[in-house]
Amino acid sequence: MKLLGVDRSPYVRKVRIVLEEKGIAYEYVQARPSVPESPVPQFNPLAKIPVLVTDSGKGVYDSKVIVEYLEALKPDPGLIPQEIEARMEVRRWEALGDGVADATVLISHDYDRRQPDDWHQRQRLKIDRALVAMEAELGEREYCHGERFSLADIAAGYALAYLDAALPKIEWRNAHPRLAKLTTRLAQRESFRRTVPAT
Ligand SMILES: N[C@@H](CCC(=O)N[C@@H](CS)C(=O)NCC(=O)O)C(=O)O
Repeated sequence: MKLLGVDRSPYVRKVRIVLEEKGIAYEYVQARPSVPESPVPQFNPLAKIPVLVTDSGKGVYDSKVIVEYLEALKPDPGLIPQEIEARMEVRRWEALGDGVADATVLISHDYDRRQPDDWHQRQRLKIDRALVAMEAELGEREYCHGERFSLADIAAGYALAYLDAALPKIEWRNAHPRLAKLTTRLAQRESFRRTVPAT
């Protein structure tokens, strides 16, 4: 299978971390979504990355669907619990991580300057509130959910690393010391180290 994307996309990194954790072999095809010759729209009509292209040539998107697909394809090691409440909580961490990444993309790309003045502030508040929720949810545990590594940790780790890279002026570590320790631990994992953006 192939993964279309670029290193600096946070959602691409999220999927690459999952592929690394599961030990799934894939061809990583550097592909920007919006250049004229891009292969991305051929596999994803929304022209967004990441796109996973299966061996039968099917395009799988977006990152949530890809992660679920990979979990079903290679259940071991499991990243999403089966039990309904645990599953919801881990997927909720994923939603929080993705939400932080979404707001960070919107602020850092300075999308749509016609938005009202408080628009940036609203994105910033999403990040701030998500960090408060993550810090509380993490508590004193080593992992974001339960007693083992899961998609919840991937979600927190990829999103906070992207926040640091894209908006370095946002200093969040002092107010969120448990998240700060978590991100330091996660950055040392092989799957995170192998997917650090080159640029
Ligand atoms: N919710 C999507 C977000 C994907 C996304 O927005 N990717 C960006 C790159 S970081 C993209 O392809 N942007 C190009 C565009 O929107 O035209 C996911 O989780 O995969």
